[in-house]
Amino acid sequence: MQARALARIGRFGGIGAAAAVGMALLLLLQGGRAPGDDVKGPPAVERDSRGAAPAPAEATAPVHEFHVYSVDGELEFADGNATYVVGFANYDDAFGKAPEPIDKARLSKRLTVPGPELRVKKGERVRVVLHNAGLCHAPDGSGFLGTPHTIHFHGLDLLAPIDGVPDLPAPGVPEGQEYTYEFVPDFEGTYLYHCHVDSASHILLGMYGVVVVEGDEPKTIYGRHYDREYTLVLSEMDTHHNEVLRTKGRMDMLTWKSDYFLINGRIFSANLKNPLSSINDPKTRIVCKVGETVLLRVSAIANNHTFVLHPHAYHFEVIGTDGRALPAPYFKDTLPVTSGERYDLLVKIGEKHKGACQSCNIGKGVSIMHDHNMGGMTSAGKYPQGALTIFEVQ
Ligand SMILES: [Cu+2]
Repeated sequence: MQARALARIGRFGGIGAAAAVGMALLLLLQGGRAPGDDVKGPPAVERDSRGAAPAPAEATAPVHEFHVYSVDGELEFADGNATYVVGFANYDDAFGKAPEPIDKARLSKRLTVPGPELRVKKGERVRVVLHNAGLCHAPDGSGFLGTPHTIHFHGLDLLAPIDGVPDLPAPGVPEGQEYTYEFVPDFEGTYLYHCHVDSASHILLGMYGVVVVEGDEPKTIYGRHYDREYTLVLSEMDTHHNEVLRTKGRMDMLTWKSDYFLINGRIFSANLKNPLSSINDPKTRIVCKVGETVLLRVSAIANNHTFVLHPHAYHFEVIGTDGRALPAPYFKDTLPVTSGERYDLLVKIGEKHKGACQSCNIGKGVSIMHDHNMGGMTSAGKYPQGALTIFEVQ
């Protein structure tokens, strides 16, 4: 069963109508549509991705709406360097619609890598409106100006008109335009969203974020209880690529080589008080108490690096992956996470072990968790400046 994609969805604000699956297939056979063409399809029909009309109650159910803006900005690292990025921002923490004229500078300042987390509930009607706010930091004449964007909801198994693949059938969203994606997620779990225009470049520039689909009961996932949760996105960047995109708009991707390895968009710094360090980010420093169970929602975005997540004091219980519960959870202390994968991990924070073993459940104190694929422990060629964070057990 797929997440139900409500067909009145894919539409450009004010300029087009919804397209249906038959239209998409027809366009495929015809070789797609010309960029910039309006999306015109049959009149909007409420259907789900299995071809069935949704129950009337669903069509009138309240909608959880998010306004998400694509924009560019600057990402500053704890080593003092910074890079050009393109990504997603919300106008305010409630994902409200920005007033006109859009304050691009505000959006650029609010840009985060990864983008703002989209947190929804299983079975609710979700509407995500992507606004292409344009660019603030590309120079006049840049080949990147006017670039369209989309959102692909990775793992939600949606219909083509809201799958975010450009020209299948909807073209990418041009600057100043918007496009509405609407769906009902059927499975709780951890998912990703990212742009799918010129995917290699746009994603690696920072155009990604997490979708969390919550289950029926608070503080549970797949029927398992947890006390606290952290979302950890592992990613890599080539800051040279980012700069080339800013000015030229494209680059020979065979020359792409990561120089930064990130956890939630940050690197670790040996200066433990550095405010930009991963361990001084409340979303990344894992603070918990003895006796608690911590849920880690881990995902990765990468070009060719496999992250291998290793906590020093614990074994994860892997209870789900890619938005599905595992029928037989298993334990890992060294977990490979490749690009696009998501893992839902439970960590039981135990008392200090009283026996001979000193390698597990250390009780109160600090322990590190890092990428065990060693390149990922560096940034700008220096160690230890990569994807590393800590557990702080209180
Ligand atoms: Cu894009």
